[in-house]
Amino acid sequence: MSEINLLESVTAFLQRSHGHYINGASVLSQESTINQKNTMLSVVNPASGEIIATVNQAGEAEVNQAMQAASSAFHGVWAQTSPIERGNCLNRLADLLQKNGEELAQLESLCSGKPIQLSRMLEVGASADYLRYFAGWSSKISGETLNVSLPSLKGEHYTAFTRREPIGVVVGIIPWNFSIMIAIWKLGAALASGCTIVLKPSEYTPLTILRVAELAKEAGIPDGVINIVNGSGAHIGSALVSHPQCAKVTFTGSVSTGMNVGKSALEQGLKRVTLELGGKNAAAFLPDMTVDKIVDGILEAGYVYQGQICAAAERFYIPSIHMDAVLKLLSERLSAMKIGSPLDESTEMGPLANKEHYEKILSLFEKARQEGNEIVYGGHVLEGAGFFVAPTIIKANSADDTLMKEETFGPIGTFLSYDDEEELITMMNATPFGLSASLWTNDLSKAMRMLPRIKAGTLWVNMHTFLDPAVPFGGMNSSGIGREFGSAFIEHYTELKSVMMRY
Ligand code: TXE
Repeated sequence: MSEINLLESVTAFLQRSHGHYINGASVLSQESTINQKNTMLSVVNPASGEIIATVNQAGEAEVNQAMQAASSAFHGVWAQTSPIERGNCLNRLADLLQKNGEELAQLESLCSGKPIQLSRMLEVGASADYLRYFAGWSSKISGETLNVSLPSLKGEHYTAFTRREPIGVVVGIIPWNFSIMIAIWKLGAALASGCTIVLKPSEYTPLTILRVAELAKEAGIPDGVINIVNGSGAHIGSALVSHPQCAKVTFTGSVSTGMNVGKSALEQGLKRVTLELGGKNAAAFLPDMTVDKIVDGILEAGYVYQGQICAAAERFYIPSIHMDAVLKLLSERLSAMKIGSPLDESTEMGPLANKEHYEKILSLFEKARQEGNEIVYGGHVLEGAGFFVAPTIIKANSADDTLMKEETFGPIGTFLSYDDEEELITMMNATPFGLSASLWTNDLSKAMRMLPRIKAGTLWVNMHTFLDPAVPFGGMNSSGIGREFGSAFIEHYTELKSVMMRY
């Protein structure tokens, strides 16, 4: 094992006192908040189980300060910033993400267990790309001119047009799996639309976005436009959602929390909501695929970043003629996978991101055993410190097994064979969720006929888990409300105002 050397800036950043980022400055919680709640968030390196930094939890004072700062900036400096300059701000932040990319990638790998190559590629590289995409939109958001059909009784004329107006202060609630990239998705969409934002990172990964906020200041993004408040979901997350100055909530996380957040936002003033929740995504391989290609596809769809990607596949449908050969080859490929330190550039799989998640995965292994599923490969912890488990293959007995229905969010593929393509579509759709799915076949004509029948917000053919800033992303059914990216985001971050005139 050979780990990369940590940059001095990374070690120095971990040792600092951390709290929040409000109105252009790093702030710690007020004394009273800390004493009252006596809580600090511990940032644990999941590869070692050790605490590597601590972060203050916010109290009411910090929530109010952040919301006030975002509101003042929304009505003041950001409203006076031209659309082109808003885009320039996002582009300069993208430049700084890339310039400081290695520092951010190392911090992210230390805090989340993401293999360093993945942190560099997604948390830094893709985040910069998303910012540049949103930067382009900032000067292209517009309404339309409409024909009016009112009768002209006394020779008067009418005209009408629509305006897209920024919605206000956005509260962004962020999960632990991509603590920079998902925050950038929310931040980029909000700022391009003319909104300001208060972000609440996950309790497990509160650190990296604080560094991004400092870079945002260096990029010339005015104070108050981006604010970060750290704390628990139950206290601080819900206080932000119910705050009177919050106009919209954008949330990525679990289905149950997302439903509560959505309900609370609607109950407290019909606040606008975008929810990107998880699911139980299916990948279906048609009989024309070779065993090699099927296994390549499964690895891409289900095992990247320990399966901790909301769009990753967890249910795999394999033609019964190929099932045994696929599971055999997949077992061989998983056993050759390099599992280890996220700071080793050759690592393909790191630890699970936190202890609670690790325990959840262990309980799901147990559940599979209790229900009589065959654990074809893995299904156990790996020796040593940290939250490592073996990548796992489970052969289900039926579509009703827990592992075919419940999101694991881990490196677990659950497999079911099929013979009939009608039955396949029924099984793929037999879920309350609908975030993503993939079909794998060389028969594109057949794929085109099947696509409209599969219930998922994003469908891939011969690929899985790839997101792109130009392509709308979001869930059907219990997997969410609204779409991120493409031009679809505009609808969710602006209000549509109609103006009619008589002349
Ligand atoms: O998620 P939560 P957790 C899934 C995955 C994982 C499970 C639990 O299966 O095992 O969710 O993870 C904030 N008001 N996903 O507990 O609870 C919370 O502080 C406002 C899928 O981390 O959904 C955090 O910032 N906010 C997912 C964020 O919500 C609240 C990615 C997500 O936390 C809140 C991560 C409240 N009442 C986990 N309660 C995906 N779709 O990508 C919590 N939060």
